[in-house]
Amino acid sequence: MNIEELAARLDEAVRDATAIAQLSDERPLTLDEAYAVQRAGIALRVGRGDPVVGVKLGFTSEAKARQMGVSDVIIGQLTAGTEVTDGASVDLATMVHPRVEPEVAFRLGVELSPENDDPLSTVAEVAPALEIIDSRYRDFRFSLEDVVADNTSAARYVLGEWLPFAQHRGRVSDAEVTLAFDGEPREHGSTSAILGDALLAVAAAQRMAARYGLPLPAGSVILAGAATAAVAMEPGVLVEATVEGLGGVSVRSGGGDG
Ligand code: OOG
Ligand code: MG
Repeated sequence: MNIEELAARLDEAVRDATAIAQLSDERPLTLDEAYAVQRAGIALRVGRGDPVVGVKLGFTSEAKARQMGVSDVIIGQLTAGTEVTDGASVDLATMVHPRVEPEVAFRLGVELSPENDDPLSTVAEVAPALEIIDSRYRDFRFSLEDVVADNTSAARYVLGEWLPFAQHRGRVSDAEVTLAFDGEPREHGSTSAILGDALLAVAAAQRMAARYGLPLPAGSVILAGAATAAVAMEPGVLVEATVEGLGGVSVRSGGGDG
């Protein structure tokens, strides 16, 4: 199977919400090939009119790396069609085995080029965020290359209210994070779990995007990576993340008609 065929197989798994075997079971992939599969899969979506609006980092926290047994930081891409409005409902039947995790999002005011030696100067806004991840692989198990090819399990994301970065920057590095289901806390953490300081996610995104040929134009969203382990979604629940000093963001899980 070539890169395009592997990308098409994953793309079909997303659209059918059906798990598949890990690609590496059949054909070992290098990390560069895995990113090529990711890019080919995103090209299919762009071709269907779903543009790229940003990037997401994965495994930036110890909690996530430990949960998945994979430790290198990875980058995936966000498309417009995968955004869910804050407070809206998401249909679990459109995914394989979705999990949710609390994050922080940045929005660029100007392009972040690979040469910029002050990446934080390009950030205009910051917001609390939720990411719904959904591995297209059976049992939510994968190698580093498999998860990169699968666009780092990206499925949906929800952004809270954007706040001016200049005024809120001091709150981002080490803020308490809570993930709750119907008001019951499920995970607790701190944004300091993200690379030791969540602000470092911007430079990490710049480095990874440059390495794998992803542009970061003005307006791009950067998801910093989860501050805690991910929790399996359950039907009929109000999922809420709160980030101290930045506020909250929520999504409702619908069981089939949501
Ligand atoms: C890969 C995605 C990891 C994060 O925030 O660390 C990620 C996965 O765990 O399936 O999005
Ligand atoms: Mg994530």
